[in-house]
Amino acid sequence: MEGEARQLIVMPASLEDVRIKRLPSRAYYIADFISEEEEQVLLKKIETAPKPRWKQLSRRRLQTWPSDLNKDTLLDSPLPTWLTEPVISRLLSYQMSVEDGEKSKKLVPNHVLINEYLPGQGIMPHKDGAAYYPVVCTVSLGASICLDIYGSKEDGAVEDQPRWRILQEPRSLLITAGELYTDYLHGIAEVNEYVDLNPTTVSNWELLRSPDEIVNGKLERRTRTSLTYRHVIKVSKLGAKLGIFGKR
Ligand SMILES: O=C(O)CCC(=O)C(=O)O
Repeated sequence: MEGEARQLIVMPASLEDVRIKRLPSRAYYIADFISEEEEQVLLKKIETAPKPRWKQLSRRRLQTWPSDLNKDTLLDSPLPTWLTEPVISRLLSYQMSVEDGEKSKKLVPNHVLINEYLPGQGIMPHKDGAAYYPVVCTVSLGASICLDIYGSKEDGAVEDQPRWRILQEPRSLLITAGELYTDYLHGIAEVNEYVDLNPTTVSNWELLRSPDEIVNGKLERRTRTSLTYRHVIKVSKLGAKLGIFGKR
């Protein structure tokens, strides 16, 4: 664009450079995954999506693309271009490092959940389950938020306190995979402000873009939107055959 300086996105050469080493295997954090301009385009697309796309839940609202799963199965249908470019192309440049050693086929994300959290809203600790290949790629928009990671007690109940906290800044990418995906739970606390954020309590502190946004360990919550990219394992070709789900 003439007269406007475009932000240059410099990606780390290897995911290993951005691995969150304090966490169980595996999590990666890239602070500047998309530019401010790309962030604004995505926010606008999300905001102007047809109203019925939004599902209002008690503590957040949600869009599901291309569609909800039925019995853990996705009806084959393309994601709209605004969800694939630039995010999926950039993700694919790291694909080989993300997938498990014995699998060699490229896993292209085929499902995106968009969650919007107002200050004070969140999501209970949970696992994402077996419908997905165990990798989640989360792009954060609008504001920072903390993802808390919980272990399970011997009886299977969720531990009372999170073991780790990951701070996700706007325009960042967080990849969680492997044991961290399968053996631990994640959640977002329903708070208006975070306290006690520091290099000891924030697992990805060294990888943050702007730790100076945190003053005296405090960070006020603002509206944060996430795009979580996943690969649904079971895909039904019915949708593609009928040709009715491919509209963008
Ligand atoms: O918004 C996030 O970062 C987390 C979303 C999440 O846990 C989920 O959709 O299962």
